Amino acid sequence: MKRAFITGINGQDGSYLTEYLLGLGYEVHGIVRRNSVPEHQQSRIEFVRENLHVSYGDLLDTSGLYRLLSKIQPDEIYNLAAQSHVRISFDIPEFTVQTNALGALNLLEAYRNSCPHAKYYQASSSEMFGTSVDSDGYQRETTPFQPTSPYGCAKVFAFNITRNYRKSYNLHAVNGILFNHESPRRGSNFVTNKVIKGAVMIKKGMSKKLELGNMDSYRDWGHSKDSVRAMHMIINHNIPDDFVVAMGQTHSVREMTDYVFSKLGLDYKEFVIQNPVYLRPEELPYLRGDSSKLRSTFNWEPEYTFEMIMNEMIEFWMEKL
Ligand code: NAP
Ligand code: G4F
Repeated sequence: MKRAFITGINGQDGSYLTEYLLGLGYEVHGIVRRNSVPEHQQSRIEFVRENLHVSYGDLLDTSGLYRLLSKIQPDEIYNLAAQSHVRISFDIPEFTVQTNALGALNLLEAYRNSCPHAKYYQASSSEMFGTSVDSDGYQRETTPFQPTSPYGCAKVFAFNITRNYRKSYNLHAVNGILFNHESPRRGSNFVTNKVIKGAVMIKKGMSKKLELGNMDSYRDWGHSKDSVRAMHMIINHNIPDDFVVAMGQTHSVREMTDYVFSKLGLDYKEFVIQNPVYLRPEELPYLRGDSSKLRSTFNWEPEYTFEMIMNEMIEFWMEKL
């Protein structure tokens, strides 16, 4: 039985990856942080218990990471933990950098010193590209990084230190550069889930308005389930390498909002207002990923379309509310 260790196990991706790996017969270990409301701690993973082992841990607690990895001796380590909200990274830049940059280094050090034969996956992000776009309108593995947020800057460090450890210490350490991916488990302060939850509340007469920030940025939205399948392929490639994971299609926040409201028989222009609170000091205006390297190496194809993702999330909120 293969053993995996996941940081951020109770996050959107961590919970889907847990289910995916358990389905493949893995024993899965993960860390959760102490939370004053314990019900929040395992809300996304409480239904998968067999062969699942959850411990308290934090990327900022290096000795704890070392102790756990020494004991568990995993075959695969997935570093999914992060302060993952880009706008909030402007409010708490130090914590974001400590967790997303130094936290990754802490885990790499614990890995190198306790179980160097394991494989290591770093959750890198399209936010690293920032304003950088190739002349054909795509971002890919060779596109230079020009990050536009403390979150993006921290993720660039984590990406580079993962490559550096791979080369310096001959470790099987890899990066997946993932574009935005969503699901009903997405935090409800990310734009897709915020728009969908808000539109459903309006539809059900529970709310009258929805406040958003910039509606003219473009994102390449995929599904978290397609993303975690890709993570498993990337970490298990015979050569440690870095791969972009993306749909290759882009939609503006306005188009996405229009799709969601129209699906519910509503006109978004009657309900959506802009609140500057949700604008970012620097915006990332456009993302569209070229994942041909991933597709040609592993035959990876997304199972979800943009419309399927939105529809699944609409159904989720229609039932939940
Ligand atoms: P998420 O739902 O926000 O989950 C983040 C996880 O990290 C949570 O379990 C959180 O625990 C944990 N965490 C935060 N700070 C920590 C710390 N100091 N020590 C240990 N755990 C900590 O994010 P996601 O959408 O699943 O994303 C997973 C990873 O992929 C993240 O690294 C994210 O930056 C990256 N990524 C995401 C996307 C995307 O579109 N979703 C795209 C590219 C890259 P709490 O519940 O206690 O806060
Ligand atoms: O949903 P978002 O907050 O996602 P963002 O900033 O693209 O970051 C996500 O994707 C990254 C990969 O590219 C991940 F690395 C990161 O962890 C995270 O998962 O915002 C998407 C767009 C932005 O342009 C934002 O300005 O939506 C715009 N937006 C407009 N109104 C809003 C809002 N975003 C949020 N969160 N809330 C709004 O009210």
